[in-house]
Amino acid sequence: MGNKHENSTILERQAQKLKPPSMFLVALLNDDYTPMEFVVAIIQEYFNKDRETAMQIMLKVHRDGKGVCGTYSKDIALTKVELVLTHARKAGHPLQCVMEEV
Ligand code: TYC
Repeated sequence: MGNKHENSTILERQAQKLKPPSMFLVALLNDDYTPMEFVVAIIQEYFNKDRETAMQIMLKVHRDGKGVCGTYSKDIALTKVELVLTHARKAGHPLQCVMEEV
């Protein structure tokens, strides 16, 4: 192996290449059919929000068409989208859940 100077130069070069992982927001979209209470329960269950916060997010989606439920690493965001969509379809609701890089 090289001397200390060469070693630290390699480590410094590696550190310069490291980037923080990209993050993804997960949002719900409005529709005319999914019950408000179902959306509140989804936000509480999958995004770890208390009932008041979940209600505020649901009302924002209802009013504005879209609302952010959380921001996560790519794999966690993907899993949340899949779990929410599976739960909604099993319950017969058209709720849409999307992720976007931030
Ligand atoms: N707009 C729906 C209703 O009036 C409620 C709703 C809120 C649906 C948020 C989806 O992501 C949503 N029943």
